[in-house]
Amino acid sequence: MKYQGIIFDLDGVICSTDEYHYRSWKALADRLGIPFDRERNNLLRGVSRMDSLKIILEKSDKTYSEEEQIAFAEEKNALHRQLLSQMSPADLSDEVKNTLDTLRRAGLKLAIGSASKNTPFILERIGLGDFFDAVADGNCITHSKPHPEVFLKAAEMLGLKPAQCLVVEDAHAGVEAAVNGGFDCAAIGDARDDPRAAWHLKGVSDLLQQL
Ligand code: B16
Ligand code: MG
Repeated sequence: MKYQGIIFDLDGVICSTDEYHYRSWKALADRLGIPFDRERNNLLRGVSRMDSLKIILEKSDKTYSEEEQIAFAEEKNALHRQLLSQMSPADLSDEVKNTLDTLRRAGLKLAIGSASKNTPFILERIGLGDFFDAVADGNCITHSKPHPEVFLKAAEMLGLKPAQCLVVEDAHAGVEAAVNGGFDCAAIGDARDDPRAAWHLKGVSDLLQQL
């Protein structure tokens, strides 16, 4: 493989927690009477919690104070955490698990680059708490994707340069972040056809074709 390290986005790449984000935002939007559907939810992929809320509130007739917005974000996160707490290693697909194990055996360094502040909790729930060589997440960044900060941090933790790493992303904002940081990107899921990506994956196991 032309890369020495792979940086994986979490929600929507390693596990399907993107669905839980949708369900918990949908519950909040319904309570507030704000139109919100799966298509609109795609705009929130890779975007921080507060920025996601701002996108949802764009469709509201009312304006909300900063305190109210913080309370809404906490309400959404409590629902989201409730869903996350029900996860177990069974929520890690065989395809993802086997791909990660094969890449590790091939000598690649593996990292997470996620906007989520819930990253440590999710990794613990799905049995990957100690798996990755580096974890950069929403707790250690100040700029949201499409800013490349989270991927630059992950590469630095791995001791690699961006050109030595491949980023795997399901969000257009994440593909843009990778390209902005000087990384090649493999796009999957919602972002799969993004023309800025170097690779377009049907599933994560397609990465093994590059070995
Ligand atoms: P949290 P990723 C992102 O994770 C999600 O795609 C995005 O929808 C979410 O708002 C963001 O994390 C923050 O998550 O509320 O858990 O801190 O795709 O970058 O792994
Ligand atoms: Mg994602």
